[in-house]
Amino acid sequence: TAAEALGGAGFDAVVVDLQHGSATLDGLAHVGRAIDTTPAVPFVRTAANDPTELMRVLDLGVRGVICPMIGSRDEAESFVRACRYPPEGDRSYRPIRGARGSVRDHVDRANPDMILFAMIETAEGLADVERIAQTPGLDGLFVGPTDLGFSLGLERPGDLADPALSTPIDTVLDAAVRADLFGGIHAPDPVRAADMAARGFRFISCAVDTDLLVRGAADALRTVRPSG
Ligand code: 3PY
Ligand code: MG
Repeated sequence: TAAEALGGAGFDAVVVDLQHGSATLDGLAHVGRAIDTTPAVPFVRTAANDPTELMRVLDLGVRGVICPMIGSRDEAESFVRACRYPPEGDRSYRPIRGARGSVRDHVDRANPDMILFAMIETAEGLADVERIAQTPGLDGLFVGPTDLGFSLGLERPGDLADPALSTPIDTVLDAAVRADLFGGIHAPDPVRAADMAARGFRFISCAVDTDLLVRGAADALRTVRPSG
């Protein structure tokens, strides 16, 4: 229900998060159907860079994947291979949702239609980001500012206003731009999201369903009972 509501709110994509939260692979077919009633593109963030999980997620008709914790060019190549049918990759064939026509029809559409983001959120990924960005078949880099902040030992992980996070963020964005990829990032609130858009990011997650609920509920409570 939340996915359908958010898809109808005008976002370009709705991401089902299988790394954190309560969404499950079992439920993904239903959530995907809900998103498909809206103009939004169905994305998943997988729990890991695991070819078995990626294969099953793709079979359920998602059109974009955000893969967490990509730490090297080898890991990026493995991610892309798992998501593209031969000859670009080694995805196995058995789509369950969204497949129309012959095997060839599906494959010819699925490879170019699938949008793949590698998350850069570790010191290792940051160190190899130029080579990761050049991975054939990759469409974007996506900064996870909190895990990146932890990995770099910062005092304020995830704080996009922290000058210490500025250089790493620019490093990832520059690598994406140089490789003609989408630069993506998670922003904890809409104000920071607008900052990131102004900086040049083109794919920004800016509204998490549970955060929106908590913020809206707290606002309502403050209005009705200002003293707390
Ligand atoms: C992070 O900030 O580490 C993320 O994964 C954002 O979703
Ligand atoms: Mg993360």
